[in-house]
Amino acid sequence: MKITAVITTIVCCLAVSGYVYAYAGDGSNLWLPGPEKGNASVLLSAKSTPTTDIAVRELSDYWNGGKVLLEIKKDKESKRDSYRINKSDGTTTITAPSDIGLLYGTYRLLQMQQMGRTSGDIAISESPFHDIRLLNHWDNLDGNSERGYAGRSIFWNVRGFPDAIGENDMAGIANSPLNSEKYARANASLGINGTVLNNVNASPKMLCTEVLEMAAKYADVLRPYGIRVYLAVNFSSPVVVGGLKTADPMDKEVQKWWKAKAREIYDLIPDFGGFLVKANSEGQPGPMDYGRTHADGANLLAGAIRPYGGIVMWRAFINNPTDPDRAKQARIEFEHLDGQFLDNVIIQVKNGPIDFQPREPFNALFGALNHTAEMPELQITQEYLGQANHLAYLGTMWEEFFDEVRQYADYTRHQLSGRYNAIAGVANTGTDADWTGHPLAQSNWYAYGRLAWNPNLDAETIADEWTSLTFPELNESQHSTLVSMLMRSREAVVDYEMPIGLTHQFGDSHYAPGPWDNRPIRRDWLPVFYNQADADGIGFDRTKATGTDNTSQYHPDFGNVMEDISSCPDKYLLWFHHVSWSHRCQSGRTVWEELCYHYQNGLNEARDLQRQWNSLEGAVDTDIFHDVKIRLMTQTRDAQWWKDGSVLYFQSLNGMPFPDFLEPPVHTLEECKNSNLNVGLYRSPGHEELNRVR
Ligand code: BDP
Repeated sequence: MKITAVITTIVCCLAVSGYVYAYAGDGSNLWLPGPEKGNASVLLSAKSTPTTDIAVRELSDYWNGGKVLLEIKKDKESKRDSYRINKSDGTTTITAPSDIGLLYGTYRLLQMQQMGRTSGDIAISESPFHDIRLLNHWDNLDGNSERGYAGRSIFWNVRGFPDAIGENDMAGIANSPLNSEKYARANASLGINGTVLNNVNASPKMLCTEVLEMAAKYADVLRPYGIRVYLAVNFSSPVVVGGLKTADPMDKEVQKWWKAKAREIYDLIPDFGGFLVKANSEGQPGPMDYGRTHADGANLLAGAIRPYGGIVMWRAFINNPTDPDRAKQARIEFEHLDGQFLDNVIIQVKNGPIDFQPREPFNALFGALNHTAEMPELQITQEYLGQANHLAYLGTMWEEFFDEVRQYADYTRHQLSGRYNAIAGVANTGTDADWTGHPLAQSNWYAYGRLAWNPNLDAETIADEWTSLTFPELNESQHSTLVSMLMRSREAVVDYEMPIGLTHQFGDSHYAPGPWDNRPIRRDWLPVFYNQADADGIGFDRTKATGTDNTSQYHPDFGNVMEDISSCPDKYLLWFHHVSWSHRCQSGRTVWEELCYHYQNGLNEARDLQRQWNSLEGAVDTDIFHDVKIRLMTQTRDAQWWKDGSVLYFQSLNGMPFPDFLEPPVHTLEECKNSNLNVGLYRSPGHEELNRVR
């Protein structure tokens, strides 16, 4: 796009939305190339398609390395999305079996240019590990985004909803060509090739014709970028939308209804990707309401869209426990159904067994199914890691996950066809100017995309890439400072929130500390249930010997190491074991000392992140600098509450003195219990500049 065109579009958006819009300095450009400086002559040796048109345009606008040849070469071995880049003697060639492969190669080449890696010869060959690489948007038709911390939904704001379905009056991408293009480019630049447009807690109205027509418009915008549209659906849709008496999967009318709905969808969206379903979990309807199984339910939907090539992603997050240990639930629920699912069903499994916590071992359902495809669901939005207020680069967390599943639970090993090799990430996007609320949280969207393409990449390489692309203005030492901030940030959050295997220690908000929380609600939603702390000890016993026997659900090479307290690593100690306060950890410290050590370390790290960022003043854009600075102050404030509240509460149970290295708390336990941390960001002059809207 030429500069003049950009300016015209911005003016247009301004007029439509009335938002204050700054093109530079607000983070809205993400990691994408800019400003335009292309001098390329691009030769396309293939039939031109809307996708090759984009590749040609991107190269013309941004590639300054001379001649580029784009050529399609089909061969049996290469995956459709793969590509090769060769550069020698002043000519660069991108070769791929398909137009989308060419576009992926184009974005990679431009990224290499942005990173200053195109001066010499290039010979790279890339092919994605996962074939289906999805974002899941937990966006509602009314414009809210569940667990979204970056403003409103970028897709929906349906007027009159829920009573009526009026226009989709979006502040997000739909009424802004610039934003929709940016969203599509950002995803395509990472190889993300599918997007679920709505929340897993799905409104049945998602399947009304009017809404499907809106979804079709998104599909049209995203298609040239290789991004397919998927929808999360509500199992009761035949009743609510179709007016039927039941949604029982065995009912003939219900089956007919889904088939007709599938036909309607594919008439509107011929390349529709499929359905995502949360059933019989947290109050959502499902097949078990009718005495049927998950397989019956999944097959009902899968059967309806199978003729068109669609898939069903059936979530394993069944938060309606039948076992006293929720960590065991997914495997209990699905293992016995292995073999009963149609071949276009994929079981979508959260990386950890409880719920997107700052640190969990992998879910024991991974690798446990022999005849059913499985896919990981990661959470990019930081529901439990300080939301958009805290810096928590999740590349390191996901690297840990991929390392574990690669060794002990290869979820791709039994898959019948590459087609079902999939992954999903719960998006952190919203209408905030920088898309992600915390400007540095863009790194998580980026890291997810890169790992979805290649889960063998290490977190540091990705952090390094993202920093180069997003902050090209930094010199080498400033660049290293930012990479180091990213790399230590998630561990800092683990340390001040819930170290050495503690989990789910949140108050109701999923933000503030609440290890004391013992309200009269479901036990397995309560921090006290997860910490099991009393005068004698702490931790959740998941061993075979004395506990819930979660360890036997794992491959013995992992389960046995966790079972044995002498080999269980400290990071998972209180996840798998209940121990006395004086138990010696592998570190040599007692559990009480170890906990105090990590809470203190987390706070120290938060302070250090602030110091590191402050050293970049003047080097990064002033607005971004200020925005991040305030968020890091907030993070340090919150780390203090977390540390003080946790050590004071546990001390109130064990009566033990604080180790010398622990800074005396600045808050009292009562204050911690009453702190309303969700008040938002640290307030200071400049605060009002935050949360600008695109
Ligand atoms: C929990 C979230 C809730 C989601 C649920 C899910 O708090 O908003 O609906 O997960 O994944 O972590 O279904």
